[in-house]
Amino acid sequence: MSIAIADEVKAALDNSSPVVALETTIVSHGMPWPTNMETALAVEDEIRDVGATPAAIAVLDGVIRVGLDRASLERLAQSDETLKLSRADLAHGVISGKPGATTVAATMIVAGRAGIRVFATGGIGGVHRGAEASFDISADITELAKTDVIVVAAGAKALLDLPKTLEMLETFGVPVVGYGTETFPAFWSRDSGLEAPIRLDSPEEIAAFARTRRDLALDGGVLVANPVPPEHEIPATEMADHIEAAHRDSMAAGVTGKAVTPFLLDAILKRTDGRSLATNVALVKNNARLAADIAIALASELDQAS
Ligand code: PSU
Ligand code: MN
Repeated sequence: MSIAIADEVKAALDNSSPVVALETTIVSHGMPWPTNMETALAVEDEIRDVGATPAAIAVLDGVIRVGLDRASLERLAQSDETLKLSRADLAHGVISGKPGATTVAATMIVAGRAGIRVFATGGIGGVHRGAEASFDISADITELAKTDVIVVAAGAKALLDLPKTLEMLETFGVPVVGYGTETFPAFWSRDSGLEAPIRLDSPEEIAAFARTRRDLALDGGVLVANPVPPEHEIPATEMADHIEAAHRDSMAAGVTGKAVTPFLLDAILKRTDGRSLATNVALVKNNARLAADIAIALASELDQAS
């Protein structure tokens, strides 16, 4: 198989030590240079600080890699040619020989194959606004329905249609857990005004929940929705205008398909004078920290069982 696991990650997995998978589309398409690189490194530090091992995932030189060194991260962060690889593109990404960053969906697939149970990102993809006409629904949703990985995110990107995204997750049997909250977070904002279907308040509770799902042979993943820390949030009322305007820009520019999410994120960054980016960085770090704590709780459950 063309999956290469870095020595450090392999050693951790062999030891049943905590490992956290990381996606790379956020590096290649989600944030501008050099903030993308600084964030990628800061996120890894966040995970190491609590005693877990980070495993960023990407396709480089025709090989799916789990655990990236600095030079590899830098290639993804600096190249304009990096492919955005979701489930449909993963095999093509491998044979193309081009650098490819993995989305939430593709990262889940590879993490699952490698035996990594927890994954941290910014926000998952979901049902786009106007999906009733465009049919634009992220493959992240269907991946959560089938691949058993716990995904820690600040909800779904608020530029999506969040009520439809939650409906679709429910239809596909994906549990959505508000971490310490009754409300579903909206990425840059702590509160979308929508209810989080389940509330859990500690990494141990999340580990027990994941164990129970396994005991019941319920396949698929879990979305842990972790609100951005209050000091970094941009309230939803303030974001609403920027999101509307970004959508108008994307319609006017005729953007479709894979380009939609990166276009909207960039448009919002410009409209908020970079504030949205600072919030994005803060929430990704916050998610990495919680994912590491969940990975630690899962590892200690294993210890107790043996
Ligand atoms: N969240 C971010 N920035 C991003 C993404 C999510 O803060 O760049 C990426 C993720 O990789 C996610 C993808 O899987 O956007 C969804 O893209 P699409 O809507 O085309 O499926
Ligand atoms: Mn899409």
